[in-house]
Amino acid sequence: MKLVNSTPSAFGRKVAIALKEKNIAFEMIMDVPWNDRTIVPQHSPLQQLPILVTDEGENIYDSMYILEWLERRHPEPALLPKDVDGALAVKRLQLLSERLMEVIVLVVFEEQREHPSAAWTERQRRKLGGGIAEVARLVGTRVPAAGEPITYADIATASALTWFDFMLSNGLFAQVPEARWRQQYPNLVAYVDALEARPSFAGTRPVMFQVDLPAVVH
Ligand SMILES: N[C@@H](CCC(=O)N[C@@H](CS)C(=O)NCC(=O)O)C(=O)O
Repeated sequence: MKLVNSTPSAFGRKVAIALKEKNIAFEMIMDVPWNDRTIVPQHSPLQQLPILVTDEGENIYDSMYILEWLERRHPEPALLPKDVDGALAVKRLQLLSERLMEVIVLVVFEEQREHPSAAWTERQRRKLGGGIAEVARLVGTRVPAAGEPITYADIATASALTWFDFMLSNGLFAQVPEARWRQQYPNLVAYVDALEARPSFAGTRPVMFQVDLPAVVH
């Protein structure tokens, strides 16, 4: 299989981690969806990555659907509990973390506009603050030990929070103190650091690329 991804993408990183946790061999194709020579439109009508291209040439797109597809096509080792309550709890935290990633994208692009809307950014900041507080509540005292089975909620949550760190360290959304979760939630620090020590996470950390974001927005 091939994974069309980009080096900083947390959406793509979720898929790469899941593939590694499931011991599925894949080739990574790095792309920049805003560049003229992007291959993304050839594989997805949504023109977004990540895209998983199967050996049969089928295009599987949108990270959430790719994870669903992986779990059904490659059920072992499971990344979703088999019991209904466990599966719903995982889905809830997974969804929350994935939505917070989308909120951050809205903030980043708004900041690139010539006249950013303070009201719009303020609204996204409220979602982020409340959302991360809820993530911290749902995670509680969970700290997965090395080699312990993990879930899509763990993958999405650590990918999202590590992405916020990564963007802050690259100077993006400096005006969003809500994104500084490490200073507010020691339980999340213990949880994320334990996950980031796993080989599947350590080998897929986000890396910055050169892209002219203001040009993308205008
Ligand atoms: N809902 C999508 C979001 C993916 C996404 O935002 N991908 C970005 C790169 S990280 C992209 O391809 N952006 C190009 C665009 O939106 O036109 C998913 O989960 O796969």
